[in-house]
Amino acid sequence: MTELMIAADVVAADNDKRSKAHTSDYAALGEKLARSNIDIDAITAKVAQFFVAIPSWGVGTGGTRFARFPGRGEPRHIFDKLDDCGVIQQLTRATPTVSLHIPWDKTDPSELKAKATALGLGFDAMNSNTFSDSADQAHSYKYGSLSHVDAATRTQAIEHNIECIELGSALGSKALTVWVGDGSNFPGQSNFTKSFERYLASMAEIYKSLPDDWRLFSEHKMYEPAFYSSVVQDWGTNYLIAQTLGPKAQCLVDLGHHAPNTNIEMIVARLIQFGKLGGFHFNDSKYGDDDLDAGSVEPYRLFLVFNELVDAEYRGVTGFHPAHMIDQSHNVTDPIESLISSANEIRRAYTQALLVDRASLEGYQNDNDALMASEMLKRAYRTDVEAILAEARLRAGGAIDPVAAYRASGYRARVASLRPAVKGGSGGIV
Ligand code: LRH
Ligand code: MN
Ligand code: MN
Repeated sequence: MTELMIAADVVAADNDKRSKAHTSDYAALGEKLARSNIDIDAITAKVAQFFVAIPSWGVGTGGTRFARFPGRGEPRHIFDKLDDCGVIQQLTRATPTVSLHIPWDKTDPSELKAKATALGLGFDAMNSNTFSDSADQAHSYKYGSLSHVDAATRTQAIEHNIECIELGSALGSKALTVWVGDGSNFPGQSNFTKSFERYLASMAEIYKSLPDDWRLFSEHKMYEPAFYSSVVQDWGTNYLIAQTLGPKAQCLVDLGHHAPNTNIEMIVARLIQFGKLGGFHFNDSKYGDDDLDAGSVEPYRLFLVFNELVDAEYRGVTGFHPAHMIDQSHNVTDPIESLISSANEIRRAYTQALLVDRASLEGYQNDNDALMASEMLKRAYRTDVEAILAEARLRAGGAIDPVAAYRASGYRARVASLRPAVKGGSGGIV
């Protein structure tokens, strides 16, 4: 029996209040879609099978490099974080896995596994951290990690990644995501070629320790913390890494890690075409790596990314199973509410992409009818699919309106009485 973080009758009472309106909305949308020969139940069934992992670090209040303003009932440790992830999954039924960050979440794997299993949760990709120093480490990452000029520092970073694989294996995870902050702040500070050679050699060592059924995701990021050059700065470099390492290596696309206005959906298409799309860190941004809630600024772009994913599904691309993870930092909202809302926005983009009339789209493309081709995407995007999202949640035992049910539950006040208040302070994401 799965341990429920929110009493079942609280969710049921909130659902009861909304059930009549929801049933009628779902029927109306079903009729509308039927006119386009779309079976709403088939779409709902697909949506119910779409999942996205919660980042353990996302359930705590983030911060900027200027300050952190903690909220009430901040999780004290990974077990509290798992409880919060349990709430999100209970209400959305879209987030059955958690993506851990090591060493932030490091603890006895059997205890971790037992806790997660009790909550009905599993583990998605493991994330290593060689972008900050932990108290007990011998060599600092101030000047880099996997690409560091010093061999002992590189070895320490490699061993940390191997430790993440071992921990993840004990937890049932099947992938390791590696993001490094390595780079330089001054022209001339580092040799572009030599640092990339050292990075590749370090990654090859990590790759050797990868179990057969694991994947290794490298995550590119244009800048920050290095502001002049980053070793893994864009998808081109990322593709070279995955190509050099071998078939188990793929690229991870964090939506916030590109220059403004970059055509991310096209990057996604390219990586799919060459079998190198490993997965995503979903979030939204206006200027850079803002880590805003998915779909909060540019929902159409999120839809266009999903349009590429559904197109790949439609074309029957073999071995196509990108990992879906959220990577956000919450500064002004209750993190649980933001993550609930983001999981829904991600599913919304998927649902809308499923509604694209792909045969007509292809026809318009072949006729060079740009206006109607674009209209095919817009028509799907304009469809209000909330009733499908709610129905998928409801059928899986979740909430029609998960944020409302969460607020009605009083969960935050309850944990605030158990978890001591945390003082604010300087920036950080832990
Ligand atoms: C880097 C990043 C990466 C880290 C996470 C905390 O900006 O996106 O994925 O692991 O943030
Ligand atoms: Mn990321
Ligand atoms: Mn980031």
